[in-house]
Amino acid sequence: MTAEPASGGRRRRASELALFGGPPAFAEPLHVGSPNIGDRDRLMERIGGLLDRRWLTNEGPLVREFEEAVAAFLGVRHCVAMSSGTVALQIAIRAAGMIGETLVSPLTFVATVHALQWQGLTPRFCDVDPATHNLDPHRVEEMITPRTTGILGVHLWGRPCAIEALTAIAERRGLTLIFDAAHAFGCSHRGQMIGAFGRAEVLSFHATKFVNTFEGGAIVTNDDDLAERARLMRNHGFADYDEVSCVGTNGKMSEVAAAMGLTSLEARDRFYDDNRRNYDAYRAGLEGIGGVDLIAYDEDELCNRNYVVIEVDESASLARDDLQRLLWAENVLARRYFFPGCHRAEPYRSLFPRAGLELPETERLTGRLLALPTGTAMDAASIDVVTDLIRRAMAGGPQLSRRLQMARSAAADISTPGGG
Ligand code: T4K
Repeated sequence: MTAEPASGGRRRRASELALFGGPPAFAEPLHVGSPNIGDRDRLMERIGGLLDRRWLTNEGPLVREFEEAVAAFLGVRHCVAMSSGTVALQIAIRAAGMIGETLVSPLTFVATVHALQWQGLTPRFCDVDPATHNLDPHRVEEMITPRTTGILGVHLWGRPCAIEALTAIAERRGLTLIFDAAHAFGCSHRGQMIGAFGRAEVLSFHATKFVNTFEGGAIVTNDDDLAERARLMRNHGFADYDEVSCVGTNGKMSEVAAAMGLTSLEARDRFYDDNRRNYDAYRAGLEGIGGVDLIAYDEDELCNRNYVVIEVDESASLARDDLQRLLWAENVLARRYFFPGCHRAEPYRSLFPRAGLELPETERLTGRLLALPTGTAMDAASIDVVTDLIRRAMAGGPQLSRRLQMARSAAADISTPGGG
C-alpha cells in the first residue's frame, strides 16, 4: 500500500491549506509508525502451521526459530523473546540485578523510565547531547553519586549512544550498563550490530517498529547467566514442570507473534530500502528550508532509518507546534516525539518537579522535534507532497502565523461556553 495524495500532488497556495478550509492534501491519514508488513502468504502459511500443531505459546518452535534468527543476525549469543519491549526492559533490569538509582535519558518513550520505576528503582534524569539526542556522557559522569548503581542508555531513533564512553564510565565506576535498543534493531555501531553492547540490550518488536511481531520485544545479551535468569522470569520462574525457581511474570512471546517476526525479518532488506528511499526523498525535499533540519544518520553504518525526525528551531518562520497543526489538517499525522519529556510526565513531574532545570538540552529539543511518516506505507510522491507542504508553511511566514493565531482563537472561542 502507498499513500494517495488527495490533491493529485498539485502544489497549493497557503490560502488553500486545509487548516484554512481547503481540502486535505491526503484523503487518508498518513501515520508515523504505520507497520512494515512482510510477505502475507508466508505469514498465513506459518499461522496455518501453528494452528495445525496446536501449539500457540510457551516457548513454541516459531519463538525458538525467531530467537535463533535474531541472535544470528545481531551476532549475539542470546535472544530471549518477550511479549513486549516494556516487559523485556522490566525483566532485563531485574535479571541484571539492578537496584537503587539509575541514570536515564528523559528524551525517550515513557516506557523506558516506567520500567525502572515499575521495578522499584529510582530514575535520575540526565541530559542529552544535542548532536545525538542520546545521553551526554559528560553529564552522566557529573551526575554519578554514591547512590548511583546503573545507567540505562537509549539508542534514540536508532542512532547509537556514546557506547564506548558509557562503557568506560560504567566499568570505572562499577555501574551496570544496559541499553534500550527499541529503535535500533538492524542498526550497527562501528561495524557491530546493536545488541551486543552493555550487560544487555532490549529490543521492541511493536507494530510501529522496523521489524514487528504485532506486539513483542526481546533481551539480547552475551551474558549467559543473565539470559538464563531472563528466560526463567518471563515464564513465572518455572525451571521445570512443577518447579518454580524464582519470582517471575508472564513475558512470553506467542507463536503468532513469532510467525509475524520471522516473516518481517525475511523482508528486512525491502524495509531497509524503502526507509532509505523515503529518507532520501525527505532530505531532498527539505533541503534549504530555513530553520528545519532533518536528523542525520551515519552513512558508514547499517541503519534502519525507521524514524524521520526534523528539528524546527527558533529561526524557522513557524513554530514546531503550528507546523504540526498545519500538517494534521492535511492528514499528515506528524508526532511530537517525545514531548514533553519523561521528566514532565507523571509520576516524575511530581516526584522531581525541578528536574527540568538540569535538562536544558532536553527541554529545548522537546520543543523542536517532529517525527514524519515513513516506512513501507509511504512513497516518494507522497513525501514530495509532505515536504512541499512544509516548504509552503515555512514560506507563509508571519502572515501564516497570524492566520494560525486567528484559527486558534476561533477554536478557543467555540470551546468557551457562550462562545460563538
Ligand atoms: N523504549 C522506547 C525507546 C520505545 O520507543 C518504546 C516503544 C519502548 C521502549 C517500549 O516498547 P513496547 O513495549 O511498545 O514494545 C508507539 C508505540 O506503541 C511504542 O511501541 C513506541 N515505542 C512508541 C514510539 O510509539 P504511541 O503512544 O505513540 O502509540 P500510538 O497508538 O499513538 O501509535 C503510534 C503511531 O503508529 C500512530 O501514528 C498510529 C500508528 N499505528 C499504530 C499501530 C499500533 C499504525 O499505523 N498501526 C498500528 O497498528 O507509542
